[in-house]
Amino acid sequence: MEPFNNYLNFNTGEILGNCNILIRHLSDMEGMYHDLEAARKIINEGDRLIYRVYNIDVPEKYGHLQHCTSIIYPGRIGNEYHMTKGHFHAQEDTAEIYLVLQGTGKLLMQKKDREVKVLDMQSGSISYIPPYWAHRTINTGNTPLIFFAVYPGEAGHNYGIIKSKGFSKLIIEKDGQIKVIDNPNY
Ligand code: PAN
Ligand code: ZN
Repeated sequence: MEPFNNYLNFNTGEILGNCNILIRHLSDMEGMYHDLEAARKIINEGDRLIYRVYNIDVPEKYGHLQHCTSIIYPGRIGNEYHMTKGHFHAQEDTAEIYLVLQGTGKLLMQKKDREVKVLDMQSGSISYIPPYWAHRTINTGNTPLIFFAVYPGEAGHNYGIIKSKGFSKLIIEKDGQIKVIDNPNY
C-alpha cells in the first residue's frame, strides 16, 4: 500500500479526499434518547441530522490506524443533548484517541462492570479511551462539536450492547445547567 495525504478543514471538520461520510439522523438512533415521545415527534415532523463522520478509507486490519472526524450538531431531544450512538469496540482490547478541534461536550465511557467515567471535551482536549471502555460523545454546547479520532485498524464496532441497555448515565440540561444523571431505564 502507498502512503497518502488527506485534507482536514479545522473549522468544519470536513475531510477532503479518500473518505466515506456516515450520516446519522435521529431516526437512525431509535430508542437511544430517553424521551421517546420527544424523539418520535421530531422524527414525524421530518427528522433531524444529529451527526456526521468523515472516515478515511483504511484497511480494517491489524497494523493499520483508522482515523476520522466526527461532527455532532448542537441541540437536544427533550432535555438530553445530541450525542453519538456509542459502542464497544468489537475487538475489545483496542483503545482510541479523540482530539477536539471545535466545540464543547462530554465523553461518556463505561466498562462492562458498570464503572463509569465522564471527561470534558473542549478545543485542544486529547482524550484517551483505554481498551474495554464503551464510549459515547455528547455535544453540550451551542456550536458543532468536532473531533478527530484515531484507533487500531482491527477494532471494529459493537453497537448492540449500548443499543439494548444504553449507558448508566444521561447528560441532560436542567435549569440551564449541564447535568450528569442516573439513567432511570438502566
Ligand atoms: C468514533 C465514532 C464516531 C460516531 O469514530 O465511531 O464518533 O460514533 P458512533 O460510532 O458511536 O455512532 C469512534 O469511536 N470510532 O471507534
Ligand atoms: Zn470507538
